[in-house]
Amino acid sequence: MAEDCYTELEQAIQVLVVNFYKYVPKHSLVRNKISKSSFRKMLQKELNHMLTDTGNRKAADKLIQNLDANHDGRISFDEYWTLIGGITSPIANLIRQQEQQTSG
Ligand SMILES: [Ca+2]
Repeated sequence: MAEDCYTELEQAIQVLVVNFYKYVPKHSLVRNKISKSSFRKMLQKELNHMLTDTGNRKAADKLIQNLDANHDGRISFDEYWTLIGGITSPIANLIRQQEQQTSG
């Protein structure tokens, strides 16, 4: 893929999508979904700076339980996206606050 021609935002979106599929089992009958244990691994490996407590199994399981909207015990792309939204919205608020402080 010619990634050089993509904008930073497009590259970021691609990273988010690729990261999801990195944890989807390649030879599983359950396509396009991440198991709880793999998702826990992803939280620990990929989000340990933005999410505290990812090493805490109980906390991670609770987060996964909350994300698993259809309660099938696996995380779909939509459910993963809920997590991304949950992480980014406090960041957006922080940026907005900083802008308000500098402008007024
Ligand atoms: Ca689910």
